[in-house]
Amino acid sequence: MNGRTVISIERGVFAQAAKAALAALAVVGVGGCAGAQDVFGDPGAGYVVDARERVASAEWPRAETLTVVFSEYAFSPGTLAFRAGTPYRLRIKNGGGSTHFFVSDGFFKAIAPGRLITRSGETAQPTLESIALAPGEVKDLEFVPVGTGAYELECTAPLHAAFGMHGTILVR
Ligand SMILES: [Cu+2]
Repeated sequence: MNGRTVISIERGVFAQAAKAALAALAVVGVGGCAGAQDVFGDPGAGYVVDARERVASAEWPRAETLTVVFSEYAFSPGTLAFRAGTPYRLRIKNGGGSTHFFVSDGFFKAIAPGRLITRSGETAQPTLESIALAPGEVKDLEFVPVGTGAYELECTAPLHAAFGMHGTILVR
């Protein structure tokens, strides 16, 4: 709660000047380029252990498709809701002008990931830490939600979360 209050104050006081500065950085190529790769972690650390079996037994022809779009500086929609046990295909689209990141440690550890499909190919059963998208890029994440709860979503590019690029992922 306190964190959100602080963010709101920052947004009101500093947002315009800081956004302008960040936009200038992006134009000269400083802000958006570093670490614009998907990051995959250690499959042992708190992730769903039987993900492979859950993905294999899911009814993929019945998968539901949702889309989340990035902009400066928001996720739209800001709340994503999923039902545990249902297979999903989440289309993640960067409609903004700089590189953005889809990061939710809680959510990544609450799902059985199927495939992460990008323009350069696909990764089966990725152990997700961060999904990076360049401007205009689209990635599809197939997964089955396992653990119910409310998970924070944020963009980890410098200051983006403070400017409003955060959201909530619900698994019910
Ligand atoms: Cu961002």
